[in-house]
Amino acid sequence: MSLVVLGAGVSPFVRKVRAFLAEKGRSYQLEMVNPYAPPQGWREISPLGRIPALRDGERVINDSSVICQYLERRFPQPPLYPHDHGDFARALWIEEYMDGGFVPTIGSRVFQALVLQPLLTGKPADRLEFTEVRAVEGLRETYVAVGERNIHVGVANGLTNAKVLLDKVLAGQEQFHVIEVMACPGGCVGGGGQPYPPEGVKVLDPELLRQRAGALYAIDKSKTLRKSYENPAVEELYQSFLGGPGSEKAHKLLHTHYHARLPRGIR
Ligand SMILES: N[C@@H](CCC(=O)N[C@@H](CS)C(=O)NCC(=O)O)C(=O)O
Repeated sequence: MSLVVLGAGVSPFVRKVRAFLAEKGRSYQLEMVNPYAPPQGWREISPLGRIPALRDGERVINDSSVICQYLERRFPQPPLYPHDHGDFARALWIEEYMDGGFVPTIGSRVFQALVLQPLLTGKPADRLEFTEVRAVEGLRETYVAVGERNIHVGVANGLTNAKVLLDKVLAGQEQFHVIEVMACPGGCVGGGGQPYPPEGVKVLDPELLRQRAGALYAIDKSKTLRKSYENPAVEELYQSFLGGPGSEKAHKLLHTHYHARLPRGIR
């Protein structure tokens, strides 16, 4: 029995299947398929041209949700879908929500357009600068054009504003595709690690934050390399050490988990 996952490690759907197989304790091979430059005959394996596909001996299964359901029946232990009927239906709904609701809205227009496509095709993303969302204080509600779609974005500077924004959403007064919360006003430029401002200037003076942000944008603009996936040093690191984007080692070393740090507060 040999299991082969066909796809690229960067795809969240491929990762879902790989995580599922890992939880099932099943070994498999990963065969790299770039859906934007597919191998010949790919449509015969994947009629919609998408990744992932799973090869189990002679059999080929498509679509991450179908693959996971297949694996659940094929290898019942340990069970990964809930036993309770209602919880099972809810798990399927969450998968459908991501597949049919969230990803088609955000995934194709934001993740695929700005991250996946440039990474897989080597063609630059449409835009690098999203000046509409830039702010160092208060709330900002704006539309960002990505491809043919207008993405409604809400930005909250500081947690008090995050509450105001989320209360509006909960009350049904606003709907956003993306909400960005800057825990510090303006982001790190308004954070606790910044140097004290000159005498007479307030620590969170919006003008000071704008100047700091402006300096960072100017530095970024002056760089020849502005995208990490085009940086030869990053590419080399992936090739010679991490073993490719989305590899197990990259995941272990480059991802973090959030949990309460105890005791709380400054000691
Ligand atoms: N519903 C599918 C979605 C798979 C999907 O959209 N995969 C993307 C990569 S993350 C893809 O292959 N895109 C290429 C295309 O749509 O042509 C699943 O769960 O497997």
